Amino acid sequence: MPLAEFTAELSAMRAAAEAAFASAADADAVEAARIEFLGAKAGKLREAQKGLGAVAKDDKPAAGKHFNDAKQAIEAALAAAQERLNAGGAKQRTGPAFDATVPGTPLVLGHLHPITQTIEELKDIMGRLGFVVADGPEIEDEWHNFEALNIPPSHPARDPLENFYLSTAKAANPAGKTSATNEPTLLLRSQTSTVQIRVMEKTPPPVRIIALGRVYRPDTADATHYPMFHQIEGLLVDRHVTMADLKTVLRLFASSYLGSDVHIRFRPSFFPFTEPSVEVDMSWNDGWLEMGGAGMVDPHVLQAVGYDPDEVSGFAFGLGVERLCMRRHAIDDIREFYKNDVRFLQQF
Ligand code: FA5
Repeated sequence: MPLAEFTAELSAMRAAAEAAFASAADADAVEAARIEFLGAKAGKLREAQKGLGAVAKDDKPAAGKHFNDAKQAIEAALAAAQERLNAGGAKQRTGPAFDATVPGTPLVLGHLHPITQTIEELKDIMGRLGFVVADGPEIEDEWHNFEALNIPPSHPARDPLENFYLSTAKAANPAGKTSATNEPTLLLRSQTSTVQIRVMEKTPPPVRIIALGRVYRPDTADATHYPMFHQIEGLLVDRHVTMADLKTVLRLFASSYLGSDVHIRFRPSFFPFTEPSVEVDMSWNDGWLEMGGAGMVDPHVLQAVGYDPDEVSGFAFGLGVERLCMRRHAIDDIREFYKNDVRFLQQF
């Protein structure tokens, strides 16, 4: 076969194939064109390949090149047709029907525990009053939990029945400070007042900090007590700090978190590390619930951390975070926080 005839027939077939793929309106038409032109047994390209054998020997290289060009062009036309139909959207799909209007399966997102949310909000409120966050360990030594807070070894607050002592752990007392009991025992801290000491030991006055975290006491769980709970501790030491400052800060704090309709009252009380001391109650249903303890930092405590009580004075307070959260959300039992009942937790 002359080369010119071979290439003319090949070009005509290539043009026909390209037109067929370009005009194919659906997957069936593409498949029909594929079989017609690229079919392995009787496709037109296969037939043209047979004609290659009839071309004169000298013309074979040129004829082979034409053939390969045509083959590649037809395959490209097939690929383009398939792509065009795939991009054409749902109406061209041949798979199972897809109903975009069927509601999906909702994704249930987790969120922070209500007590964690409360802690973040309390930090925010106190931050606006100029208090910065300080931290301390939950496993404490007796110096920070008791002695530096003016709680001597004979004090009933140190009774093993009132605390979670860690019997096997031994702690070195801070340099130069020996425990009067000579038993450098560790315990789970029973109050965040420990952080007051840790901060004052390291920082010269003035200080204005809050500390929030877990504390542990072997209390029997009831509606307002739990063996593990959270406290927010506040400490402000500066020149000329008075009880009036303490009351102002606590009133501002309470109304910011609990709303302006909350009433708080101060009752005279006793803490070994504050003098005078008060207990702070918040209005609760028709009565009152204790929110925390507070007072003016005892001069002995200021001395124990190297401050001069003639130069500076300070106030401190420690409030129950769970009880604040309970009052805010009208939760009448502290145990709800720790049952891990998702129906309860999801409400916050
Ligand atoms: C103290 O812990 C003192 N450290 C507070 C303090 C700090 C006084 C600074 C003076 C200066 P108290 O033991 O009263 O005080 O506890 C404070 C608050 O923690 C209580 O008013 C209550 O709101 C909360 N609380 C105490 N025990 C529990 C408990 N078992 N479960 C839940 N909340 C509790």
